[in-house]
Amino acid sequence: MSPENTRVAIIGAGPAGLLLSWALRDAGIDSIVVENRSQEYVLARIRAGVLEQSAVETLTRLGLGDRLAAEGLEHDGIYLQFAGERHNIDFNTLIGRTVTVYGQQEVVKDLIKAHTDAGSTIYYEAADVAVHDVESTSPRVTFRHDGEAHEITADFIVGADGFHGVCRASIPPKAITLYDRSYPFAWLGILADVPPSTDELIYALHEDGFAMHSMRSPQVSRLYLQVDTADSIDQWPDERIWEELQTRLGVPGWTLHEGAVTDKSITPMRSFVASRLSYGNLFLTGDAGHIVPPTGAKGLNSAIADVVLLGAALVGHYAGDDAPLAGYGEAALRRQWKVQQFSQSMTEMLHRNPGDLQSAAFDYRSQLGRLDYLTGSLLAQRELAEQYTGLPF
Ligand code: RFL
Ligand code: PHB
Repeated sequence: MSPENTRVAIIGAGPAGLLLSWALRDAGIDSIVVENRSQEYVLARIRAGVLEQSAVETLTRLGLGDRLAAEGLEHDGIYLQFAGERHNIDFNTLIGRTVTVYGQQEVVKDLIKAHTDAGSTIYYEAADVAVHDVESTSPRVTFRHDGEAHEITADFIVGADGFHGVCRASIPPKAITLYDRSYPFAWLGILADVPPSTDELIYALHEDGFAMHSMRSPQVSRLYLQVDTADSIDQWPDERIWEELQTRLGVPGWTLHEGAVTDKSITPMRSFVASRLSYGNLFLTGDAGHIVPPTGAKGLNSAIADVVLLGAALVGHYAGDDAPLAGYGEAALRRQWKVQQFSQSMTEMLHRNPGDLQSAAFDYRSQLGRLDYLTGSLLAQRELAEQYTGLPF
């Protein structure tokens, strides 16, 4: 058994855990990160792609902005496409704010490099990770690493271990309520070796379902299709995916360029919020506390927003002010419910409802009405711009 001590024990080396550990180090507060997967696995996970302006500012302030500034693609807006027409929503003109396309994978790569250079303690491939005594002032984390039993005693434990982690599950069921809703469709996402066919992201509602054109770099495109929740990836050979993307994204006079598909997967869509993000000396951040359907591009950004709040609260605690830490859960959830509402409404506006034929036909026309209103109203566009580019942290 190797006993260790630290101020903050962080479970999970996703963007939330790695960023919190980095922000604490910046403030002179030591932490240890415990991750159950390998570093290679964490680095290979392809997920989010869009950073809100405040997320970019946060990463830059913490010294993580060099490659982001050089390789991130700043976008002034997005395209909304419906009824065969494409409309540009220019956030920069509307409200003077932008977003940046920079893969979550790249954010994680930058964080891991910074931690490695700084000599941070991160245990990868930790097995049987468990948290104990979270109601006490010396909570513990136990796990096995390289065949050896480990125990870390800390002032605080932070659950940054995603939706399926162990931290939220360690809160007694009677002390927490889980609010949750699923959607009757899923996203099939591909990564393709082909320059993007668009300068900004295209979100399209088509009679056959939602489609989106995003990107990762000037050479790599990321595209998504609404598919059935029961679909499996082998029902979607590359030719079928491209054919469907051509149909749903096509507009006259525009060409969608195809390329080699290097990754493809199907993701279910879910909205989920835990009623509390703290319990004793355990705090939850990111996907451990809440999940959004990806249509609003808010998952990674919400994780970063939590970390900014919790990092500042922990710094406050060690400077003698406990009020921000006591208020962390409530403040983070207040912001999160606004983000939930936005993500749900973007999702419902842009996906075909596969329900009974009569309501599906009604819903589709009602969605077209909403999109027609939105693209014709500067007020509605400003509201979208404010939420898409991100609420204040
Ligand atoms: P993560 O990234 O899931 O990291 C959690 C980490 O905890 C580890 N872990 C454990 N470690 C130790 N012990 C245990 N028992 C553990 N259990 C789990 C895991 O291995 C992992 O390393 O959560 P975090 O850090 O909160 O970050 C959240 C984001 O990853 C997530 O919200 C986004 O990826 C969501 N998302 C998007 N967010 C955006 O902001 N913009 C987007 O454009 C966007 N697009 C997306 C997305 C998510 C997608 N998928 C696949 C879910 C597109 C997709 C397709
Ligand atoms: C992505 O590039 O992966 C992406 C972009 C915008 C979204 C979701 C995912 O809303």
